[in-house]
Formats: sequence, C-alpha cells, structure tokens
Amino acid sequence: MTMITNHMPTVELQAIDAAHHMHPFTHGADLNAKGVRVITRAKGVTLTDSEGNEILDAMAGLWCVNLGYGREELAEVAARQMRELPYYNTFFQTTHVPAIALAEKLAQLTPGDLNHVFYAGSGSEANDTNIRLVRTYWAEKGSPEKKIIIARKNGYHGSSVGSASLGGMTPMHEQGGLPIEDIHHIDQPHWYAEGGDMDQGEFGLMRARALEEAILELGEDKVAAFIGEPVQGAGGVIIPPETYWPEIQRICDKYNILLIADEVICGFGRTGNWFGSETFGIKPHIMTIAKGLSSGYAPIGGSLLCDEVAEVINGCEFSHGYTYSGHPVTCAVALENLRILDEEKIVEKAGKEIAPYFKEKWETLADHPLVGEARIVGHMGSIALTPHKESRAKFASDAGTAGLICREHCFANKLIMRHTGDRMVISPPLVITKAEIDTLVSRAHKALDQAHAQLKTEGLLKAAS
Ligand code: PXG
Repeated sequence: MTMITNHMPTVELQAIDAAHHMHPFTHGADLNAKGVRVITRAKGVTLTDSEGNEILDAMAGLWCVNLGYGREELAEVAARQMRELPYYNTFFQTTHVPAIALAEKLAQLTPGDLNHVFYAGSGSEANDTNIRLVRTYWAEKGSPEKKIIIARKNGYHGSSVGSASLGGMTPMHEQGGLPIEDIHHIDQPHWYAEGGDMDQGEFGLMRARALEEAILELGEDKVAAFIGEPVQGAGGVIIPPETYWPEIQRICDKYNILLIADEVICGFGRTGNWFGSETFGIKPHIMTIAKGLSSGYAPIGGSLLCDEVAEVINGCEFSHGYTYSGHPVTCAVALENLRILDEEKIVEKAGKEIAPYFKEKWETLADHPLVGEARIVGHMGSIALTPHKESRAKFASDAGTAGLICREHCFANKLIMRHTGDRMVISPPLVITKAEIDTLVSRAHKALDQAHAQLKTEGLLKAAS
C-alpha cells in the first residue's frame, strides 16, 4: 500500500481522491475534472493547503471550529482518554466519567432547565432522536396522535432521512423520496428575499403566525412540536426580525406544542451568547447541539431535554440509541473544549468585545455596489449579492451563479467564505482577532470588486424580471 502523506504532490493526492473518495453535496465528476483542494494543516483561524497557501477560514471549517485550530489540550485529552478507556457503550446500565462530566457541564451551561442530555454522533443523528423523542413523549402522555412536527422551508437540520425531512431544502427532498410522513413546512422569516414592501417587524409577525395557522389547520391535537434554528445557518444566515421568536414562543405555549431549538450552529458562542436561545429569548423544551460542542475536533451531537420532557421519557424504555452515544473520547474532547471556551472567557470576549467591532466592519460591505444587505449577529454573518441594490433584485441567471463566482474570487484571495445561492456567509472561529477581522473584510471587499467586474464582463449583472 502507498503511504499517503502531506508531502505527496498535490496532483497525486487529487488523483487518488478522485478515484476513491466521494464528497458530500458535490457533483463528483465536475470536481474530479477540476481537482480538489487539499488542506494539510491549520492553526488559529488559518488553514494551509498542499501548495503552501495560507487561507483565512471564515467558515470555521463547517461552522464548527469555534475554538480555532491547533489547541494542544484537546489532542492531549483525546490521547489520554484513548489510552485509559477508548470505548465503552452507555447502553446496558453502564456509564463512564467523560459522559457523566460532560452531561453535568452541559446542564450548567444551558439556559433554563435543559438538564438532561441524550448523546448522538452528529447533529443529524440528534435531530433524528428528536423526532422519536417528541412522538414518544406525546404517546406516553396519552396523545399518540400528536405526531406532526412543523418545520420551515429553507431550514437545515441534517442529512439523514429524518433530519433532512425536518429540513426544508427542496433539492434534498427530491432525492430519495423525502420528507417522511407527518412533517409540515411553513414559510421562513426571510425578510430580504420575501418581505417585499412590508415593514420588517410586521413581516416577522406574519411569518410566525404561519405557525398558528398551520396548527389550526392540522389540528392542535395532531401537532407534536415545532423545530427551528434561532438563525438559519445553511439557509444563508437568515437573522429573523425581532418580532419573530417571541411570537413563535407565544404560539407554542398557547397550543401546548413542544419547541425544539436547533442550536447545532448557533450554540456555543456563535451568536454572541452561549446559546442562540439566549440571544433571541427562546425557551426551548429540547435543544439540538453538535458542531461547536467539540469545536469539530471530534464528532459529537446531542439532544438536551428540559426536566418535564426528560421525566416523561424516563418513565418508559426509549428504544433508541447509537453505538457512539456518549463516546468516551469525543465526550472528553468536548468537555475540554467547553472548559477552554469557558475559563478563557472566549465566548464572553467574542460576544462583548469582538462582536461589536465585527459588526461595524462587516456592515461596511453593504456599501459595495454588488451587495444588497450585510447582516451579522455575533460571529455569524451574511451578505446578499444583487444586480440592483434599491429593489433587492435577484439575478436573472440561475440562483447561485453569482455566489459561486464570488466564492471563487474569495478563494483566490485566500479567504474561505461560503455561498448559499447568491448569499455569501461567514462563521469564523470565535478566537478571530480584530486584525484578522480587518483582513477578512478587506479580502471580502477585493473579492466582491473582482466578482462585480467579472459579472459585468459576462453580462450577468441583469435583474430577474
Ligand atoms: N442542524 C443544523 C442547524 C445544522 O446546521 C445539522 C443540524 C446537522 O448536523 P451534522 O453534524 O449531522 O452535519 C446542521 C449541519 C452548509 C452545511 O453547507 C451545514 C451543515 C452541515 C453541512 C453543510 O452550510 N449543518
């Protein structure tokens, strides 16, 4: 077998990757023809690729490396735990110290009485758990017909059959016959794209009341839960109007519907507080966590349950669990990550000291001719590309064409910024410094200038009619 190392020429690595590795959310043949980018190492907010390029990772990997890359302590803890107890399950009336200690830490950090964790290996698994949890909860309470979960169009909750059904991504539903039964999608609180001439506050209320309408239409006795991301991440960092979440909360309370906050992206400091639920005043019964929980150093997810829901679930045998529920190594790594985020006051500093500076700088991008709006909350931001600022027009070209062009210019300027459709999104590590924010924004500006020039040359600056 060939020893594959970081020192191999990029083209050889690309050829082996093309031959054997299938990538998520990727047109495989196109990528193989182009050649994949190979990342070899990372430190802080900076990635190094196999060509020696140093790239500012404004996406924290995939919204997850909140702590930044290269923290030795996490490697140490993982090695120590692997030597002591690399694996044991939590099924047959057993437990171990990492699972116990992390559960206690999570209960302390999370708001309200979210005191109980059911571990999973990812955000998708945790949301699958949630589907079974809320239905089991109502069945145990004598209402087995309360099964429908209401979610939102353009929401993202994962890629497994259950979690992708909760998500409102049409291209995902088109592959494989989704959604599963008893999932209902309502419109999203995306004022910029869908608000027209409406006042933002009014629009937020209207989109929240779509939940009430759905409950009344489907029947209060049939609806189990509502799930939403405090801020839609993969959907394009859609920060809802201020009126939205309080109204959702009121409706869930009024109709006795469980509220699930999917904090896979928003959790662990992303929105300026430990949890997006704190930033937006949400009181969830269940919270989905993953990503920033371990800063991506090890795969882990979980569902946090409030006292009442946990009590009901604990009153039966919940026939559910994963081999890696509460894996000792990932729990130990997550615990160390939380210790550092907490003790070094990384979440606090990011929210109080850095976020206001970040906001000021990020919002300067709104002055760019290609940008219709620049929004940010905490360390999670987006810009909308548009051919016509005043009318917030969409491009005449296929959605995502302008976004992709802009993303390629970002790469060329050593900046990783993602596009979702024609929206550019960022979510850098929380340890990003003010100087690095300056670099991020100036590279983004340069990439926007270049994208603008290219769109103009190619005749793509046309608004959709
Ligand atoms: N919920 C939310 C809110 C997410 O953002 C998941 C659940 C699923 O987590 P796992 O760990 O199963 O991936 C996510 C994941 C993107 C992108 O392109 C976003 C995610 C995953 C992959 C790509 O923005 N979010």
